[in-house]
Amino acid sequence: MTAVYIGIGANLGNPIVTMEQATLALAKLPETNLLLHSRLYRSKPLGPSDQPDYSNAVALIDTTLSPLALLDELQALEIRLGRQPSHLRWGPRVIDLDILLYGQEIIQHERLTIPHPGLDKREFVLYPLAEIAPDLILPTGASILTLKELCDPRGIE
Ligand code: ROI
Repeated sequence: MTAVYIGIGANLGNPIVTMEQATLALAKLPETNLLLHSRLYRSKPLGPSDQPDYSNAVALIDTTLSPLALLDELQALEIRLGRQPSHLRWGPRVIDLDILLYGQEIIQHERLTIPHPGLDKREFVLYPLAEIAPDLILPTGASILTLKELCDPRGIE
C-alpha cells in the first residue's frame, strides 16, 4: 500500500456537498482505503479573480492502484460529480481532484507530475496538508511546516 495525498477543490455549484460526495467516493475506490481528511478551507482563487472563492481540503488514502490507474479513477470521479470539460486553463470548477503526493515518488509523465506542481507554494494545499500531516517531509526534502510558514496565507480561512 502507498500513502497518497489528494487535493480536493471546488468553486461552482455546492462545493461543500460535492466535496463531501468526493470524499465518500474516495473511500469506495478499488484497492483503496480513506485514512484521513482535513477540515474545509476557504481560499481566494489562484488565477483569474473573476470567479467564486474556492473550498479546499486534502485527503489521505492508501492504495495499491498505480499512479496512472488512480489518476484514471479520479478523472472518472470528477466527471461523475458533474465536472464539465473547460477550455479555460485556470477557470472555475465543480470539483478538482489532484494527486499531490504518491508515497515518496517523483513522477514526470505526460499525464502526471508528482509532487503536484505548485504544491510547495499554494496556501490552499499547504494549510490542509499540514493539518493532517504536520510531520510530512516531501521527496524534495522540504518539511511541510516550513513550506507553510514561508507561504503567503492570502486570507485562507
Ligand atoms: N485557487 C484556489 N484557491 N483553490 C483551488 O483549488 C484552485 N484550483 C485551481 C486554480 C484555478 C489554479 N485556482 C485555485 O485549479
